[in-house]
Amino acid sequence: MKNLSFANRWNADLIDQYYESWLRQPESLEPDWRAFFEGFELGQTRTDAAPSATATATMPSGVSPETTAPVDPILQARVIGAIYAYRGIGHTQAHLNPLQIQAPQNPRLTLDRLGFTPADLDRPCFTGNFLQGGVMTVRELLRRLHETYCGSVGIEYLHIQDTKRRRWLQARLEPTSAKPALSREEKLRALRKISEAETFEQFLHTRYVGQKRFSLEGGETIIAALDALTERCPQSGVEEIVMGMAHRGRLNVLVNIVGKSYDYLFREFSTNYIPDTTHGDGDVKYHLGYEADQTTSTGKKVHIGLAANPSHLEAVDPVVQGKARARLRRREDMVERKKVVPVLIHGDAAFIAQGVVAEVFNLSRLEGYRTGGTLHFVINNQIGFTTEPKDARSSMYCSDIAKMIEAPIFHVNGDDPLAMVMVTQLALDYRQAFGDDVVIDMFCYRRHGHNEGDEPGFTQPTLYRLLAQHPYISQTLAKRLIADGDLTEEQAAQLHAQFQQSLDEILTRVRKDEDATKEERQKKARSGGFRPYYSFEAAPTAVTRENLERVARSLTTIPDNFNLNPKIRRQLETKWENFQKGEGLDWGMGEALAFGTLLQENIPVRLSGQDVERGTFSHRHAVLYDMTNRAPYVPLQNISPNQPRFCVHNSSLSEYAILGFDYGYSLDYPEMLCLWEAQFGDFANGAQVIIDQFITSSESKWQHNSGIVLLLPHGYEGQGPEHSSGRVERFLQACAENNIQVCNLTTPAQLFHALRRQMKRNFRKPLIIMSPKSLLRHKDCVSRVSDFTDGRFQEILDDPTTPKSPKRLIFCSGKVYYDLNALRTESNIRNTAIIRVEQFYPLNTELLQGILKNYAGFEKIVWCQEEPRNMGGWTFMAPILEQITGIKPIYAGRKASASPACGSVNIHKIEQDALVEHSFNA
Ligand SMILES: Cc1ncc(C[n+]2csc(CCOP(=O)(O)OP(=O)(O)O)c2C)c(N)n1
Ligand SMILES: [Mg+2]
Repeated sequence: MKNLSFANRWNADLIDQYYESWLRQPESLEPDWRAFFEGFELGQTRTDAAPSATATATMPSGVSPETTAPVDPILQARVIGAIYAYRGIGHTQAHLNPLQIQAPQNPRLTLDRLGFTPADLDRPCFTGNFLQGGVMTVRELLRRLHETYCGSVGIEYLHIQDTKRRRWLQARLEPTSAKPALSREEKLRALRKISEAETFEQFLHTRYVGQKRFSLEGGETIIAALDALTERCPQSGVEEIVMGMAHRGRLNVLVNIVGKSYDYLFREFSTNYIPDTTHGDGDVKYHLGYEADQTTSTGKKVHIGLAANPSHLEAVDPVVQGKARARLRRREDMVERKKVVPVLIHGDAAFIAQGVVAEVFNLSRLEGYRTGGTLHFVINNQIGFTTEPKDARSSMYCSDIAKMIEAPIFHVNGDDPLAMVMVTQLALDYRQAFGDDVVIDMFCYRRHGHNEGDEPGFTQPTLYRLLAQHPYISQTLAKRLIADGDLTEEQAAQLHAQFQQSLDEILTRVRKDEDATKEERQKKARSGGFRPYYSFEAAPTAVTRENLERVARSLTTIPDNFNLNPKIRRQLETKWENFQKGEGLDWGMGEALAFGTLLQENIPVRLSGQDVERGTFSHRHAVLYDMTNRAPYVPLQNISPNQPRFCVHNSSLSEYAILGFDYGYSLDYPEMLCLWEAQFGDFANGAQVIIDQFITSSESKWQHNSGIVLLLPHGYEGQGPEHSSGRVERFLQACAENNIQVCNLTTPAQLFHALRRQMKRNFRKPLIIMSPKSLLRHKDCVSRVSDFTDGRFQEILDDPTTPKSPKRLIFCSGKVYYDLNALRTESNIRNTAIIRVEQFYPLNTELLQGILKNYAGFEKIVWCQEEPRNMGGWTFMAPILEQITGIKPIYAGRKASASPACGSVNIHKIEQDALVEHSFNA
């Protein structure tokens, strides 16, 4: 051991580093070091072996006097081991659970298991990189370690690989023993916030008996934490908080953090409450969002928004991320991402169990989706409805999912609000320093049932007996502050009474107002159905030939020294030639021209989804790569010098989180065309919650308008059950009250106008497009330049061949039109017109009726579709066609089927031919 190079000081950093290497790969170290650590491990699993004489080293010269004492390497190894052990597993014996009087004991942290004897306790030791390498007795060291890592806060951070981050956390926590060093004002403020939160809950409990509010009682400390967060924002450079949370404590957060007025909330609680019916169906009050500026104690403003939330737990998480990203863009903070902080508040049961949580964590460092770090709070009341943790998760903590992104995790005893305040401040500082997520897992309890109609004693009789005795958080905190001399008994007593009185006054006022306006409100309720605005009026989507040409040229021109793949080069050349010829513009060109012309008109575009840069079917090539060095070139970012951003992001392989994210983005950045593309349309059902709970219903529930575009590749081409259908029927079933637009388009120019129209009207509606696959390269699926310069979007496309007095009208939508037209031409059929429904919903019936006027005397109408009878547009269109024409439509399509499409290409072809033929002869 003589060769052990301790450098010229006790270099604990180095030892730590070597130790970690040894744990991972022992042979990577020199034999001396290996022997050292083997001895150390032996000591850890100790058998009272006396330290051997050979294992004693003397400190070299150059260290401070107290460190020149002989060092017993075995003792030192155990000391380093103890430091490592406390840092790693100290949290397992932290006092986290407020319902347990004593903290748990982890046998791995007993003196014996750490390798010490009682006699070692008074021996001096070097503390390595704990407390900057001091000297203290083993007893003192263990006391400090215990105090730091086993108090009201349990810290998990050794899963973080980056030394800088770990050192940062140690430097913040170890010198203070993780104790809050708060000013008297901060402590009193925390007490006031908790007292207000408690009083508010108790007030609702007694004034609105049995009304659902999802009481926060037991977890009121979260209010002090969120308040501390708001208070710290200005000094941290944070201007805005974008928050998402579920039901529990939501009302409390709304009034005590976000700034919704008590008046307003009490009005909503009234049994006479009638929402403004001109604004849709509304939602229950514990789902509603709100946003406002809050003024901190230093007079600075922080904007706080709480996103509206459906019942589906955790579904709001990606939406909040998208909103935060949009807000960052609004504040032009797209590099550092520090001005806006996303905050997500989770329930313990939902946090570990809902898969979208993992999907969202996975976005945290992705270029197109990162938001500079999210603060996650878990209101860990150790129960989910009636389910206890042992049935709710296979992991130790509900927060274990966060380890996947190496987020530091703080478990905090919720009955210690000062610890929560300290940890919250630290979490924000960490987030601002590193741009990473942080998790604060607040252990608390649920003083009542799951909701106000639930009797918890049915399933948790013992727990609820215990809880009945448990003091209120404000009482515990007040006692502590009184003991510390920060507060008097009288002041403490007044807090609750004063706030209670002000709530009483507000309630009296609200009730008075309510009586006075009752009649007026009832009249309003009777008067109105909900019909949000929609218009078929042509939007100015055509562009001049010059502008179009400029864009087309930029799209097909690449820099001189760029080595483009020859196939793509040829494609671009053909596109440009066709443009000059004025015809033959394909789907990819239609889409790129839509994006390019919008960018030219200063409208930014964001396209997100799996492999969207190239496009699943290689039709887009939004990013070109140099063949020699893979340098990217994005033609749409080179349309004009001052153009806005064209953002195209290959997403992670997620539908739920990504669509939620892009939906959130579209809400808060309506000036941007936001598109999400599914790899194949069927995969959209992985995001069904976002479609049902947000996209189709948010206008009615929350008056939130999104202009998001969904591109869902759809079409029956023999690729089997999973790659044929974007499930248009699902969207059609969800259509009502002008909530969404559902299209199945057949020409590039139609796509061009539909996309541009999204940004050229004075209202926003989600647009669902069944987008093509084989049509991307179909020789007939092309448009002329004049279709872009003169046309407009047509909800229904009349037959371009204008047959004279047809006896039969075939209605269809999407790709099957080309099959129908081909057969008609081949068979020289003259008595049949083919009419395309390009936009199913809102259906332009006036336009349809106008088209029908051209065809007086038709006798039969057919609805032709590729999809099975129980899918596609049939059930949606049949009654409408019958009502408009007075003729019962004939069905030509696949038979009703459990699966969207067959697996065999041959059967597919037989079916396809049959349904096309059937359309003409049924
Ligand atoms: C996706 C989803 N599944 C089921 C429910 C029904 N549900 C509402 S609250 C709840 C328990 C939630 O427990 P936890 O996440 O711990 O939050 P807590 O109510 O304890 O605050 C359940 C199962 C739901 N709202 N969302
Ligand atoms: Mg819970």
